[in-house]
Amino acid sequence: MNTARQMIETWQHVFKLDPDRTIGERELEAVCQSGTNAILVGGSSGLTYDNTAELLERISRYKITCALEVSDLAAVVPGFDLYLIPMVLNTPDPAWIVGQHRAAIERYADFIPWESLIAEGYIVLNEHSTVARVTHAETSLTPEAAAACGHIADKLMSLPVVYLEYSGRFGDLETMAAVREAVGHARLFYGGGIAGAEDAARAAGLADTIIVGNIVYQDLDRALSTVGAVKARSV
Ligand code: 1GP
Repeated sequence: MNTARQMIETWQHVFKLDPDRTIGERELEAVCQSGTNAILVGGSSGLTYDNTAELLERISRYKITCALEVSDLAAVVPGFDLYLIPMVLNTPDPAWIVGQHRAAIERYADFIPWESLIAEGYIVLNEHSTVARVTHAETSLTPEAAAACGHIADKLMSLPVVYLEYSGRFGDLETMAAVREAVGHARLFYGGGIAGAEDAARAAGLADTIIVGNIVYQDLDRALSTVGAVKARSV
C-alpha cells in the first residue's frame, strides 16, 4: 500500500472547498482547525491556476492535509499533499472516464507525481448538479445499476476510492445502501447535501468518508457540527 492510499484510509470527514467561491479568513481557520481529516480543493467550474494556488497558499498556513481534486488541467498546481483523479463511471462520454486523463499523461508524463495520485470512481447521481451536466452523467440509475458501478470500480478496476456524488442534495438511502453493499475493497466516499450533524451521521453510517461542501459557504456553524457528528460515531 502506498503512502497516498494510507492517508485516505484514515479519512472519515473531509471539507471540500471551491477556489471559485469566497471564504473569509476566520471561516477558513475554523474549517482547517475543525478536526476534519483533510481539505479537498475542487469544483466543477471556474477553477483557474491562480484561484487554486491562492487557496492552497491560504490553507497551507494550517496543519491540515490538503488534496486537489483535478477537474481542469489548467488548474493543476504543485504543492498539494495528494491529487485525486476522478473517473466518472456512469457517463457514456469516454472523455470523462479516461480521455482527459490520456491527454494529460501524454503531455505531462515526466512531471506526474504518481505516488501522490489517487483515482476515484465517481458515480454522479444528482441530475441538477454542475458535475452531472458537464460530464453528461446518466443520473437516473436504479440502486442496482449504481451498485453495479460500485462493483466495477471496486472489483474490476480495483480503484482505491468509489465516490458516490449527489453534489447539492442528499442522496437516496436505498441507493447509498446498495453501493455500500457493493464496495468492499475501495474506500467509499459520499458527498452531497450534508447540511448538519444529522445528515453527517446518516451519511457516515453508509460510507467510509463523508465530504461536506456547500454548507461551509451557507452556514458555518452547521458545517462545523458535521465533524463532531462523524467523530462521535467512532468513539
Ligand atoms: C461536492 O460531494 C461534494 O462535490 C459535496 O457536496 O456541496 O452538496 O456538500 P455538497
